[in-house]
Amino acid sequence: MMTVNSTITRLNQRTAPIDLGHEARLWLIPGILGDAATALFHTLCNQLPWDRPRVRVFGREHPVPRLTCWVADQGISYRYSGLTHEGRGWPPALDALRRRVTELTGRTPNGALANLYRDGDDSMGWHRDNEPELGAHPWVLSYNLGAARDFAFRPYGSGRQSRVIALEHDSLLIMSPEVQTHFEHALPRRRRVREARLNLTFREIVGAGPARERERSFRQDPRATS
Ligand SMILES: O=C(O)CCC(=O)C(=O)O
Repeated sequence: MMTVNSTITRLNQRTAPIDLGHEARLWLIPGILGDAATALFHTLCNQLPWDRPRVRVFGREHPVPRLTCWVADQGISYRYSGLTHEGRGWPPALDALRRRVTELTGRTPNGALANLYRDGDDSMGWHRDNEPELGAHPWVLSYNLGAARDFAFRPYGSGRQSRVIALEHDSLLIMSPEVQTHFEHALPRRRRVREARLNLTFREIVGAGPARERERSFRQDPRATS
């Protein structure tokens, strides 16, 4: 099993990290699949069983501003938008990408949350990926296809955006565990963007249970707003 330090060493050998402060680091690796990326984009857009969950925000229910799909090992579940989503295995179309992500990072994620932003009107609100089932050291490996979009960070609790990174087609953004402790991230609306973008955040689910269910049932899903 890769430790936090061995993952950092491996990534530093490939590319210099972007330091957000508080030991929160990002690594951005462009062009990880090459020519195969465009075909993968179209296959996933057409073949993943996309859903558009409805969430309750300030007492009113509305659909999230994007399409979503949970892909994971059989039985690996993840709770978002008020529902538990069960893993049913991986589509063969993702085999090469999963191998490549593991080759680059040494990590072996067992699930991925896919989000499809149909154009620049679709977005994701400020949040952290720090759910209990991601464990104490959540690595998030975020792969991007389609239109380039800005990805924003701000210190947790500050309310002021501190960094924006453009995420381009076929790039992999790796967030160290401290990113989820000290920073929130968001995909802001960008009206000028007319093309679709697909993102897969690979995650390692290490456990779920009553504590997580309790926490989520009292919390509004922050991803719901844009
Ligand atoms: O689409 C993105 O790049 C953001 C995805 C994200 O923040 C998430 O899945 O938690």
